[in-house]
This record gives sequence, structure tokens and C-alpha cells, in this order.
Amino acid sequence: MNIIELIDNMRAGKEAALARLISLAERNDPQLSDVMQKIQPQLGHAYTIGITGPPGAGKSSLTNQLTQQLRQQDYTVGIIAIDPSSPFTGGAVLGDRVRMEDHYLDPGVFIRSMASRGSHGGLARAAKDAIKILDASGKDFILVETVGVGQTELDVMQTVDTVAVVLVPEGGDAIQMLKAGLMEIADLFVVNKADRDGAPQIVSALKSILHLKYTTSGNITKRESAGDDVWEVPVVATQGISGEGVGEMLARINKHREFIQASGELEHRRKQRRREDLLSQLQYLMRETLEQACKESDDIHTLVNRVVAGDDASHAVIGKLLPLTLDYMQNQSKNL
Ligand SMILES: Nc1nc2c(ncn2[C@@H]2O[C@H](COP(=O)(O)OP(=O)(O)OP(=O)(O)O)[C@@H](O)[C@H]2O)c(=O)[nH]1
Ligand SMILES: [Mg+2]
Repeated sequence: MNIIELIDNMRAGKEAALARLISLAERNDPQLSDVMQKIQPQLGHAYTIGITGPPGAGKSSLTNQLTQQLRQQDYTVGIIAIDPSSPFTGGAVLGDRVRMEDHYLDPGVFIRSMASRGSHGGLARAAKDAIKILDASGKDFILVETVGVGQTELDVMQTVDTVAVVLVPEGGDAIQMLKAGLMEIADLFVVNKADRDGAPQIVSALKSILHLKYTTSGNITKRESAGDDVWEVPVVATQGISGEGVGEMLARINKHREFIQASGELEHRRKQRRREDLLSQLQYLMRETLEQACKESDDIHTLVNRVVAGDDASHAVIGKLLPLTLDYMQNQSKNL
């Protein structure tokens, strides 16, 4: 089947076509750039929500509950669960399948797990493309689940519209997670497993940390600033199994959406994101080409090796290396 037929079938709601297109993204298939260009005019309908936090916090349970609520309102939903390390046999991915199985037979829901294995050219890039493909398929909402705070997860979370960070009462790791950069990316905090001891304490601890941030920080970070208005990151308590609090979670997500839409922040973020995307793809490609150049060009190899051996300072070599690598890249790009 050619690309045009595949895209048409995907737009017509055929899941097999959607799955095949996402597989092209995972393989970084040569046809991918054609696909992405063709779907470009169809992007922008879906609202994307990121759900991130430590392993076992209840992200999949909450994703499941959110999906249920969105389906009750007749919205279609795409779900991408990203597990950077585990292959498809991994426990976490299997766990996701089990918990999300309520929705497996629902044609209004599409679920895909992605892992590093099988994603040539980087999981983050593959995941971002998969999000776009889901958007082009016409889904109203896309839920993206990531674990932890590695670079891949942060990269992916920077491409969604609203980020919910899920924490749990036990383990005392909440503050750790905040230090690890989750504070900056959160549009909403969710304290899941609210049935457990210590939940109200962590809710109020989070609230006071956030409050402190708003009252003392003159330098409000990118995600909250929208004109003169400030988005005060809310804290919601939930129970992933019973679904308690998930209605409130969704209401807060919708509020955030309204806020960033009204202020122009959503459009601003999406533009920023396209720019970042382009530059990071270019950077990735240049780095790959450079690695190849080190192997294939004797001149480049010799210069690099002088730095590797400690004979020359990198500063001294760059002046000669740059024109050589630019030449090499120019020749390579003829083949793109
Ligand atoms: N007590 C309690 N357990 C919960 C709650 N929500 C989820 N769980 C349980 O916590 C465990 C992990 O839930 P998941 O939804 O798989 O968590 P996750 O964050 O997706 O896990 P990973 O994807 O493996 O990182 C499961 O056994 C759930 O049944 C809750 O609100 N209260
Ligand atoms: Mg999960």
C-alpha cells in the first residue's frame, strides 16, 4: 500500500493504517519524511496531555480513568505509553496493557506502547512523530505516559500541551522528584494513592512549596507566564483504582487548556515546539553525519585523533575541522 492510501485509511479511522504509520516513525523509515509532510496540514486538532512521574505511581491507572471520562463525553483518545528501557516483554508495558484493556476493543481509543528497542534514531523523536500521527488521525485527546525524569521523558513532556506530574504519598520521594526537574515542567500536580497514609500531608506540602514559589519568585518560568496572568499550578488528590478525584483532575486540565488558549500561550508554545523540534532534528542529523565523517574521511579522522590523543587542543583543531566537515556534510546532503 502506498503512503497516500495509508494516510487516507488512517483518516478514515482504520486502526491498522494508524499502527503502520506509527511503525514507520519507530523505524525511522525513509518514507517518514513524506508521511510527515503530507499530514502536516491535518495537525493541531488534538489536545495533548502528558502524565509523568515515578515508576508505579499510578500513571497508567489514571490514564485509564481519564480515558473513561473522555469517552463518556464522546471524545476520541490516543494513548502513547513510553518506556525508555523496557522491551515489549517488560513488566511495565504488560502492566499498561492489562490496566488499559478496558479500552482495547473500543474503536474510539488507540493505544500504543513504545520502547527504545525498535525506535531507530531515538525514542523521543519517534514518540513526537507518533503524537503527530495520532493528531492527524483525528483523535480529540492524546494522553502520553512517561516514567521518571530522564532526558527522553523531559523531551517528550516538552511537546505536550498540559503536563500532569503524578506523585505518591509513600517513599518520601516527592521532594526528590521536584529537585529532579519535575517542578519546572508541571502544569498540574496529582497526588495519587490518596487512600494511603500521608496523602493530605503531601498535598499541603506541595501547595506550600508552590505558594512560596509564586510569592517569592520574580522570575516566573516559561510555563506559567502568560501575559500578566499567572497559572497557579494546582494540586489534586486522586485514587487511580476507584477513579476518585479524576473528574477534578480532568477539570483542572481543561482549566489549564482554557487558560493557555485565552492568553495565547498555547499557540506560543506550539510555535516554540516546532522550532525546537526542527533544531533538535538538525542537530541529531549533523551529529550522526559527523560520526560517519570521522570514520570515512581520513583528513577528519586524523584531526580528531590528534585531539583524542591529547596532542592538540580542540580549539586549535576546530578551525581546520569545520570547513572539512561542512564539505563532507554538503556531499552527504545531496543524498538526502
Ligand atoms: N492503593 C492504591 N493503589 C493504586 C492507586 N492507583 C494505582 N494503584 C496501584 O499501583 C500499582 C501501579 O499502578 P500503575 O497504574 O501501573 O502505575 P504506573 O505509574 O503506570 O506504573 P509504571 O508504568 O510501571 O511506572 C498498581 O498495582 C495499581 O493498582 C491508588 O489510588 N491507590
Ligand atoms: Mg504505567
